[in-house]
Amino acid sequence: MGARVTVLGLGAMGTALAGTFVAAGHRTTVWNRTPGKADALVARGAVEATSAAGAVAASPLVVVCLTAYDAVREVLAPLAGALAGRTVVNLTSGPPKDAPETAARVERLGAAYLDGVVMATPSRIGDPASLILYGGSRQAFHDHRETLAALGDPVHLGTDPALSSVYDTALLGLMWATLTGWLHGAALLAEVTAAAYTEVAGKWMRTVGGFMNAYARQIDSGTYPGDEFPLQLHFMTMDILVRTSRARGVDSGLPELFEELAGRAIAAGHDGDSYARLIEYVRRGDRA
Ligand code: FVH
Repeated sequence: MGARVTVLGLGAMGTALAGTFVAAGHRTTVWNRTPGKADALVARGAVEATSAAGAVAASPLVVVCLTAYDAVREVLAPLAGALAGRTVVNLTSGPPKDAPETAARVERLGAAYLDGVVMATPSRIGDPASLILYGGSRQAFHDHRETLAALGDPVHLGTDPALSSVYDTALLGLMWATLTGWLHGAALLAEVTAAAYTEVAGKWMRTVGGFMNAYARQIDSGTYPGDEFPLQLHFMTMDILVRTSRARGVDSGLPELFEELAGRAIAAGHDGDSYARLIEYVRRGDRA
């Protein structure tokens, strides 16, 4: 038999979350501030509550997905009695500083709290490859992991509720950096289609993933042996990329940024170290 789960907020994401719980066979209760958004879900088997308090009372697991954290606090604050003994999973996006404050408020109301981020668009909810990250109560995650797994791949990051938001911003930064590098390559390779370039780029990403694993160990140990691929070699190749970009009329801002960062490390005598040495320059955040 399915679990009982409540979804507060039926925007694009809340509707996808609720629909996925229904499809997975969970008894799903929904509520939205503005009425009229639950009809399609009700037709599929969800139960619509007429108040947030009624919706919360229906399930031990309450998933909240609203525009912003202040809306979450506004909706949950009057529900002290109804929330006691339940678990609130907040999948609303917001800055990391909002998560611990919301966790403290919810816990004061007697509920366990998990702060989550959905690393997917609504149409990808329910795909086991869609990453959904959680920070907060380990026990609550353990208790509801199976139900939450209907939405995507659930990953518990640690007990600090702010962790999910920090990961969210870090991973989006990784995505933009990667996509911008990929776009730069597509612009540079004007003589082939983007699809042809991407087929080769996809294979190269496996090598890049290998570098990340090796460099992660170096960063964690604070030692950066350059071995056969020292910074000096990276720097020389970056310069070729800058010059080739200019020669081909392609924006050279991105490779110039690489070159500037590596140049500072080399000027400080780290030319024989690995690329991972640059973490010290990225960490400092004191670029002139
Ligand atoms: N949609 C996406 O692709 C992204 C994927 C990554 C994570 N985000 C975050 O998810 C949160 C909700 O996003 P959404 O796309 O569902 O947003 P909307 O369609 O705009 O729906 C917003 C819902 O919030 C309700 N709401 C807003 N303020 C209040 C309030 N003060 N009290 C009660 N409910 C409130 C709103 O209700 P209504 O306007 O229909 O009455 C909607 O149900 C968001 O943090 C994304 O960053 C989604």
